Amino acid sequence: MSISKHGFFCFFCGKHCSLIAHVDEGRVVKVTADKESGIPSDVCPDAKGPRTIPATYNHPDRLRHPLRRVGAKGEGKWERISWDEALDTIAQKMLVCKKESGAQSVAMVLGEPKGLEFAFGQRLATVFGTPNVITPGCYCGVQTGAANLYTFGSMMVNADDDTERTGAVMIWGNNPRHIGGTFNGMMPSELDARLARGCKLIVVDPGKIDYAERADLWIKPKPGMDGVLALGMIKVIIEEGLYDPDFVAGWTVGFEDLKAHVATFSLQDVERETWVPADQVMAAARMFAAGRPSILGSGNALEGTVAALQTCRAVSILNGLTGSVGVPGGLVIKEQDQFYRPGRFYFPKGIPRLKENSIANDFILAVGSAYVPTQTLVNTILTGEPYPIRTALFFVTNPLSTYPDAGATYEALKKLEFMVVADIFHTPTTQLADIVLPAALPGEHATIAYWPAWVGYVKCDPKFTDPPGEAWADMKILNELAKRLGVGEYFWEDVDEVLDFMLEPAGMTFEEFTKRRIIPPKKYYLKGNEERFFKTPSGKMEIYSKRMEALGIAPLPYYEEMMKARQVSSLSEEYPLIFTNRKETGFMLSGYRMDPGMRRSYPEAVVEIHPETAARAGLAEGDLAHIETRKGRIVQRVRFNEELDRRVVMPAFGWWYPEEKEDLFGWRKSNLNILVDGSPEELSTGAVQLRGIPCKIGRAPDQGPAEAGGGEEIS
Ligand SMILES: Nc1nc2c(c(=O)[nH]1)N[C@H]1C(S)=C(S)[C@@H](COP(=O)(O)OP(=O)(O)OC[C@H]3O[C@@H](n4cnc5c(=O)[nH]c(N)nc54)[C@H](O)[C@@H]3O)O[C@H]1N2
Ligand SMILES: Nc1nc2c(c(=O)[nH]1)N[C@H]1C(S)=C(S)[C@@H](COP(=O)(O)OP(=O)(O)OC[C@H]3O[C@@H](n4cnc5c(=O)[nH]c(N)nc54)[C@H](O)[C@@H]3O)O[C@H]1N2
Ligand code: SF4
Ligand SMILES: [Mo]
Repeated sequence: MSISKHGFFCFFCGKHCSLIAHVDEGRVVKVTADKESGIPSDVCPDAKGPRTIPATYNHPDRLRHPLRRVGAKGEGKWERISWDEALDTIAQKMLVCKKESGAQSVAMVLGEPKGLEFAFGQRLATVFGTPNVITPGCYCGVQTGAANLYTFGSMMVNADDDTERTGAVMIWGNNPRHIGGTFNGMMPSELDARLARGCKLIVVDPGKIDYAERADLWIKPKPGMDGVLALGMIKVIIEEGLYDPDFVAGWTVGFEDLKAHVATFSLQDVERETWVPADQVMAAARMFAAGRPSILGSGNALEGTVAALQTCRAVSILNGLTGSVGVPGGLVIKEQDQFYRPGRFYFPKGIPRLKENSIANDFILAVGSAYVPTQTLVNTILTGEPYPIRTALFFVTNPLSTYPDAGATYEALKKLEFMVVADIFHTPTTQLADIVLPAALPGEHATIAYWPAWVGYVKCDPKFTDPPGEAWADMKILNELAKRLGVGEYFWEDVDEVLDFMLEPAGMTFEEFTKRRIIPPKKYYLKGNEERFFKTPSGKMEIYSKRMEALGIAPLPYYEEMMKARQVSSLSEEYPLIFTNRKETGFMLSGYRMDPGMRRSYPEAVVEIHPETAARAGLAEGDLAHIETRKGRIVQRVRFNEELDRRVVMPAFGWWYPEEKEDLFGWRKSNLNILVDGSPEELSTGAVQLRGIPCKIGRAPDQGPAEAGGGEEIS
């Protein structure tokens, strides 16, 4: 036995821990954390990379060959076809749609990038001529990114890796140890280093994260109402004079407007709307400001409301007011100039995207960020307005489990004239496809990881094992499809040539990169970079954004904007409870439920409920509960959580059951998005309310086979 070792990066969450694959005659026998190279390997407590990656490479259920549906949609009957036949069929259908209905009748649907496939999907859509690229942007990353862009002039505003000086950290709507760090790139190890030095910690989360145990203050807001809470803290910081006067005077515009605005509401208003006592709002604001330089590390929970963009704006402003931006230990700009800019890759040779043709042209920031909100795709397929979407290609995404309003999504996918899904396993979504394509994972092909792009790291993923059967890398699928669509000139003869192309700005080949493994970003403080730090029109931090105003978006994060979330999240006699969710700690989104090891730890979907709330609904721990909204009803296993507010329930997200043969792998049963509405929407990004949704609970009449309470403790 001769084991070879290969460094690569975990492709699950955005932390991309450095890992080592142990390969025996082509088979990955083990994956371990990389403790040798010194490259960060801050593996999560569930060790998802080391546990689930080898199980996935070697899984007997991996898709191995292109498949064509032979039965009715959803029947699960397939015939094996060749790659030539699959790609010819897809290309022919796309070209017919283009000829008859215009290129815009074909949609490209993409999930979170792992390697370069997302960039390939964007590029192919551009040159084929469709503006309709659907991504999870409407609920992931875009609100945070846009808020930083308009406030600071850059999306790449990140936590300094100098952990010595930070006096306070506020973790807000983010579960850093389990999901990959804060959205501004603070790793758990960096947070731990700060805490070890005595840095203060504030946690703002309706549920308990492990860091809440160590927090000086843990605030449990009403889900979905964080925007009002952030404004409340801004009010305290301004009215008590806790901001940095020199920074505000020298480096901000619009402070007086904000000051006037925060005088229009009271802390009692904040308390009423957020359920956070006024004295806690004051305590948090004072602690955060006194800690200067301080870091507010926010997360995805703030992006899932109809007030998401303005909530994130308030967070950006909070980060800036204390004078913590641009200074050591606070937030710095990180830039990556040694990699071909992904945005430029989307639009080769300056070929524009015909925005006016986009089904999302009402959503000005969505169109500007090259995506269509997911529910816009669903609505357009269902209504045929403003024009029909006939064909859709899905890469690295499982919409039946992850899009809001799963019922409508199901109807839309059933109605699609032609549907192609590339995945590594069958999923609920593949069951509705006409053609299913087997994808290869990183490690089974060479690629480059650059996501999340605003954190600035570029990482090397070499090939060290063969893909199962005839599986291909997604980027190869897209490259070969491009040739058949007559746009091969924008792609590569052999897809791997793109690896060197992307690294040209670094002056190295992919071969050389396999030794270097990582290209970190460069960081800038304000001092010494005054001319270029804030790339806003004013050259300063823009509290008041005229650029947003010109786009018809509120230029300040007004209280009334935040209250739009309240219109969705008001409790009633019929729906007296409110739910929100967090990402599962053991799984990436809706994926990997077929890993037997992780399923032993987390066998099924679990809803956390306060014991008193459960008792009122006749529920004991371990029972199956109904959770119900106007949209529908699902079933999850009850676990008591005494630390939740009695009005809040915390169901699990992303569940389906690969082992169930009925109803598209039981796609409906525990699917949180059955409960979620696809409207109303935030008007510029298309964000919908995923957090803070009124519901009721009850005991499911059919309690199913007895099952022990649902796995290990989720912290
Ligand atoms: N293990 C694992 N890691 C992942 C993922 C995964 O599915 N599993 N997904 C990846 C992706 S795509 C993303 S976007 C990130 C997201 O990761 P995070 O940014 O951590 O987002 P969530 O896990 O959705 O929620 C974070 C925290 O917000 C809290 N929360 C829920 N609702 C509210 C609210 O209304 N207000 C406040 N203040 N807090 C609330 C939850 O209790 C939770 O502790 O994780 C990435 N990493
Ligand atoms: N209610 C509610 N809804 C949510 C969220 C929430 O918190 N609550 N979170 C939202 C967020 S932040 C996001 S990012 C979205 C994500 O939603 P999706 O984009 O649908 O993401 P996944 O569920 O991870 O689906 C990814 C699929 O890709 C497959 N896959 C894995 N690797 C590869 C590969 O290399 N190639 C190919 N072709 N396939 C691969 C996996 O098997 C899986 O089926 O969900 C959103 N929806
Ligand atoms: S899933 Fe776990 S091992 Fe993988 S990158 Fe994220 S934290 Fe690291
Ligand atoms: Mo996400």
